[in-house]
Amino acid sequence: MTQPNPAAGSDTIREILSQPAIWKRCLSALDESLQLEKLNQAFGKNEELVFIGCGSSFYLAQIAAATWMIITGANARAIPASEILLFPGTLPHPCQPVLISRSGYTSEVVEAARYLERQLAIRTLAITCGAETPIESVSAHTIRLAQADEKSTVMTRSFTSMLLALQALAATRAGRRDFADALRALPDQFQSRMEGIHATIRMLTNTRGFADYVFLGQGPFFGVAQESMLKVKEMSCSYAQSFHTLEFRHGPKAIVGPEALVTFFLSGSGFDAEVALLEEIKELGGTTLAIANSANSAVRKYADYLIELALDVPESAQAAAAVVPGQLLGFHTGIRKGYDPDQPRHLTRVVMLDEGGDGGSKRGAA
Ligand code: F1P
Repeated sequence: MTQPNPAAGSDTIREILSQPAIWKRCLSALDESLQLEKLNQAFGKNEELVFIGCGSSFYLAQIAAATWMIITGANARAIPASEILLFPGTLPHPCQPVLISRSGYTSEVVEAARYLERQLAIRTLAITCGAETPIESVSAHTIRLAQADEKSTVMTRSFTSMLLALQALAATRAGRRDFADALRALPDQFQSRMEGIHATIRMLTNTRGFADYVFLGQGPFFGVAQESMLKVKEMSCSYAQSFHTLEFRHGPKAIVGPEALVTFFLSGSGFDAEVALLEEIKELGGTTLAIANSANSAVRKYADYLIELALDVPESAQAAAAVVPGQLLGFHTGIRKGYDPDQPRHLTRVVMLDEGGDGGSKRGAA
């Protein structure tokens, strides 16, 4: 283990640990503005929700789409902004696009907004943490969470705060007061868990490094697995992959060995089936980390490392909290390997391409 530089990652870790307080401020600002109710009125009745983003914001879109369908019962999907530009035929009609961008400047997302608003005359909703951004000037509606903006290059509190805002919009849409109340109870509940979770991740990364990091999740937790994979890649330049949990059996499990840390985001809905795979991977010699809302004796037996979120909120509302251990794993693995998570290799805070936003390809080619 290389001698860590004490100042490395100081912005990123401060912002990761600030999340419960920032979630509270974002949700109360949304309540005061009554913006969710106004947006709910503005949305049509039969449009499919299409959540659109790039990088972390695309993985956020995946969690938002799964939550939207579970909470409202209405159709929703997630699409990378580049797909809208390069294969516009993949856009469902009629649709209500929701463009997700922390910065509000990412070229592919801004170009997708221009295409939807100006060529297809579709009124879009943007959600961002930036102020007076290009995405806001193009989109008909904008949710701006300035409190959640961050200095770090990688997305942490912006990711979870924008996710909670979209889940709160889903609860408003569905008239689910119980889910809305649960989202507002989450920050205090999770604040009391943060220290314990941080200690477990620090203990794990102080004792072991791995050649391969695998993240497994189903339903809303698939996007959580995707984002955790990206956090480990971005902050520690490690090899990391993510799959739907039960898909791991269909081939990828060939990579299992003591040098592979296999992280399971155990859901309530798929608990028994997911724990059966946890047992199988442990018996194949894999190193296992289980992240669950509550564990049973089988999980305690087959998990080398265990994080229990112990939250009293519905399953989908646990997604924002479930992302945090992945952020901390990426951070401390990066520190362990001598990287500075505030300066991730090869990355910029915003990806801006030359005019046209799609790297010069010809849009609409059938
Ligand atoms: C999205 C994004 C981040 C990634 C990197 C570059 O930005 O791809 O997910 O970590 O920082 O930008 P945004 O459109 O959400 O600002």
